[in-house]
Amino acid sequence: MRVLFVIADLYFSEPLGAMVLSGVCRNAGHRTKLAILEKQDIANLLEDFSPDVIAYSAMTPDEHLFIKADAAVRRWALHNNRRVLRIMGGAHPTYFPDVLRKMNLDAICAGDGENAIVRVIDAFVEGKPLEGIPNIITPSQPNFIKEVVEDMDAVPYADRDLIYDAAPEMLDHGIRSFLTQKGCPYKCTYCFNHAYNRMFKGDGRKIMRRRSVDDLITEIKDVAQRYPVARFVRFADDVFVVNKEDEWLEEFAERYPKEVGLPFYCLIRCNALTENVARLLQKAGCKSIGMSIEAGSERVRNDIMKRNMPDAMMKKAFELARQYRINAWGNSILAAPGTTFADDMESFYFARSLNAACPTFSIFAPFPGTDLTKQAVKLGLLDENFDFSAVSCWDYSVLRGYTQKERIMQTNLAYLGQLFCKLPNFAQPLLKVLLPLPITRLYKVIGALAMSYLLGTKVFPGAQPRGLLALLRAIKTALKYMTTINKERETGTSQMRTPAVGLASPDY
Ligand code: B12
Ligand code: SF4
Repeated sequence: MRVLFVIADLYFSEPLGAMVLSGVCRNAGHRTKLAILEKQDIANLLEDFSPDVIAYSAMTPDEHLFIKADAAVRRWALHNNRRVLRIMGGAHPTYFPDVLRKMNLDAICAGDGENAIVRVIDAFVEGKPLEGIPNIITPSQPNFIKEVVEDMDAVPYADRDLIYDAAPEMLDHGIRSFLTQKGCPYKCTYCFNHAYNRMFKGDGRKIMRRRSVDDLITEIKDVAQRYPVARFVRFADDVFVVNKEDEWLEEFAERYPKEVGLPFYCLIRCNALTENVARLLQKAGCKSIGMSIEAGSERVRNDIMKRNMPDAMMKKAFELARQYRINAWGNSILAAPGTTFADDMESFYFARSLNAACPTFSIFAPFPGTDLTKQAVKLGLLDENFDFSAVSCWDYSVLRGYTQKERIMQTNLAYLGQLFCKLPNFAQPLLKVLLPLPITRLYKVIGALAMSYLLGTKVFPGAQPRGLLALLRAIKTALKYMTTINKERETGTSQMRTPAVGLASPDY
């Protein structure tokens, strides 16, 4: 079978979901190809590749792109009298199963797709029903059998040719992404993990799953050998270290520098960054960590976002990172439900006081199924049937309750914050002068440049594309992502998006 994976965009990053599934499909003897909607015309790919299966891998903000692409797929299938199986997986259908009905798809996959995709293709080939395949939801079977893929070592390696064939310029970027573990036990209200855990926990299913160090290192060595521009490793796990006493980390810190030796980035929570963990990370060659701040006030951070991190713990963790020469990227979420602009300013001051190597700020974007989205609906800040598509962390807040001036100041702070965190005390009064000015577009350019600089020099040092042309192309892409603005929200003519279909609960 010919399977066409479809993703919205690359966002400078390797799409591990599609790549892992492509590896699984190729292992089972199928041919695969990738369509990148923001980059390619899917109509041409359909003609050239003539797929039997369309495998959409979707995040919620990109839903509109998939709807448009699906119209082209259906037109092509009709015109060529072809029976094509259209299935969607990824975070979007997992937390927003209504997309099955909305796009009239054959099926969606909730959660892990490694086993599901091959079973679906087999059933399609044999003309058998898809109902009863674990994690697969069809129009006639909304209640699915739940499965988590526990043995990560048994999963074939991510198929990188899939992406480099479709986007050869990705080879210029020195960053290669890998997954070491799946799952996160925490309950941060804005994140999908509590929803995933509620959906899949029980009946002996294991939520936290980790690869062996051996399997991981073998894959990284293989990738570094086959694609020699590998200069930096980015671990895409939600949390790289969960337990303070971690035998896996000890083995990794012993073997990785000797057998791989590439600098790496990973995500970690402040509570997990003990002195011992910082020492092991440094020993392993960790150059940077993503260690979210999220909010300056303990009320917002711990009561609203359920981070469970006192100020003192955070200060200690950022201090430890500095001590062990690990650059910390600390993001804060502005404009969260139940907060005011004064809270946002407190987040700015707190982030500045932590002196993170790369302090960034984003605007709260509601995603389906999370507790904080539900809370926003409960507080009357969002419609119950809010349309999540095209929501962005880089745009004006979609919540009700803020004045247009506050909305502008929040977004301006998101873009000026990173720069002002780095400026000396005497420059700080200027921030208050600049924040109310309705010139967000200009600030977005400043913010995008500041962020590109910090990411390039502190978070992924040495990984940026080599060669002037490649570098300019990367800067242009960064500017495109971060400078897109919703015109209606900018002018205040439409702060709330129009309703589409019902707010889906993950607890179906
Ligand atoms: C790495 C990452 C990124 C990377 C790379 C994304 C990518 N292309 O893969 C970057 C940094 C670019 C990124 C960007 C964003 N991200 Co992100 N990201 C992640 C993260 C941490 C890991 C993704 C990953 O690689 N997982 C490993 C792979 C193997 O798993 P997977 O992709 O889920 O795929 C599995 C299944 O979903 C399924 N599957 C996937 N596709 C398909 C297709 C078919 C046909 C089938 C059958 C199955 C299937 O099978 C796969 C194997 O089990 C996740 C959190 C998470 N743990 O999932 C958030 C996550 C996916 N991101 C999220 C968001 C919101 C974003 C942003 C939109 C944030 C923003 N700035 O506004 C942006 C996107 C840019 C935009 N549109 O504006 C949300 C999505 C929520 C939602 N409802 O869609 C998540 C879940 C985190 C969260 N906050 O809750 N992200
Ligand atoms: S620690 Fe990170 S990944 Fe885990 S629930 Fe919180 S935000 Fe999500």
